Amino acid sequence: MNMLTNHPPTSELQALDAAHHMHPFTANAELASRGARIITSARGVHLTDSDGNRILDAMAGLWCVNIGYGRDELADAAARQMRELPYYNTFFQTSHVPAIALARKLAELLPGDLNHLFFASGGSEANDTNIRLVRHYWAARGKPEKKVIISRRNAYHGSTVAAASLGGMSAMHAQGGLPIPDIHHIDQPNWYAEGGNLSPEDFGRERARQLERAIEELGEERVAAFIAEPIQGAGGVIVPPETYWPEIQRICDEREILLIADEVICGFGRTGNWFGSETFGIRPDIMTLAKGLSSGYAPIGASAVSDEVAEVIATAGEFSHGYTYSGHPVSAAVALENLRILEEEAIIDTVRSEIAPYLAERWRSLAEHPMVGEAVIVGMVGSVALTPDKAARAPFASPPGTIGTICRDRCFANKLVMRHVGDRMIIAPPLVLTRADVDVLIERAWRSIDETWQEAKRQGLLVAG
Ligand code: PXG
Repeated sequence: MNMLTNHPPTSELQALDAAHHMHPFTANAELASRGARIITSARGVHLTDSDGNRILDAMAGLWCVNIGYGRDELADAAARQMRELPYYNTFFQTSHVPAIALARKLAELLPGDLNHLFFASGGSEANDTNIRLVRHYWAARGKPEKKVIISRRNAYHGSTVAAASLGGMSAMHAQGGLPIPDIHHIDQPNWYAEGGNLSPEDFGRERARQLERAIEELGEERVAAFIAEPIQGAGGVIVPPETYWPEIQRICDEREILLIADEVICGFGRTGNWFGSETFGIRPDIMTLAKGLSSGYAPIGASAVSDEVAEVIATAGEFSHGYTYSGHPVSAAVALENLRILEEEAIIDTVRSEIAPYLAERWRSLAEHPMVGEAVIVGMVGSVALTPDKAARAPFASPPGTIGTICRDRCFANKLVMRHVGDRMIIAPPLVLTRADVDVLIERAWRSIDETWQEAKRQGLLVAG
């Protein structure tokens, strides 16, 4: 039997999965007792599972299937490239057409003078590259002591040792003795959870100025770069106050440090522009790209580098860094086809002018629910905070994620994928959502939140902590 096309029953697949497959970010014992949800196919914005359920995917996989599922053009591009040249490397004075074409296309699409691309297999690897790039850059400029990278608590920059160190996830740091040396974390611009009585504007400025204070405390001669996501994604879709990014940009302009925008989630249309940096007026020296670069159809990531940084690196001898799959020809061909579709079908224009405004209006209506403390959205990425007490923006007394997990499960039961981060529910749907899909999404989200509310009441969990 061909297990891929004519698969065994769900229970058998679940048993094999639990016996042999170690999952990322999963409590494996719990998975073994409940059984994994098994996705067998997908079209447009819908998944089909092994029991035949059709589910609206409001997370675009893991924030990546920007053009939606089932685009044959990408499958054809991959097959063509596999026949022509399935693999060759880009090391040791060698190159190939897909990597060259993709680098040129990205240089055209990227803002400012981000004209140089270093390829990786995903976002974590690209951020590892960024750490090595910025330290090598300062060493090449005669300042090898400029090594510290400032990041933020509750940031997500990937899961390799270095990328998880850059990130500010305490649960990740607790496993395996992270972070590595010379990474410094400041607080996040999460007004809802941490703003207290400050206005969002004052809080945003205050949090940005922590960067200035950190540079002063560490010594500017030791700081290489600041890295941040325009909107924190895995941290719960935290949209910073409007004052935050202009103040960060001012500080980066005044100080001799590089600014890295991690656009792994915000890139390729997610915020209603090609890049989140355009939405927030950020002028980075380096950008991290992945996910939407290929709409998840093939693994690929990249560091986009400014003219100035690239020139210093180019004249500093050999950069002793690279991955077997840097610029992989099949991934590059798939990414190029994805960019062609995004551009020629004007998908991001439609998001900006039509779908995002409609989604925003409908998404914000969720804040009318008694258990929703805020509903925020930028382009096609949004979140709601669940709370037992709206006026106080209070967290629940139960361990964080208790209510979020109930809501996530209610969503699945209602044929909607929404992710929870603690007790925030988040969406990042494919950009090709229609108005009718938006209506279905909101109707299912409201119903799931309402069922969660009833369940929380029943279990006596509607208590502020
Ligand atoms: N930077 C950002 C901003 C990300 O969101 C990475 C880097 C790492 O990319 P790779 O391709 O190495 O995974 C990410 C990835 C979640 C979730 O559940 C989010 C990510 C990955 C897996 C799960 O929110 N983001």
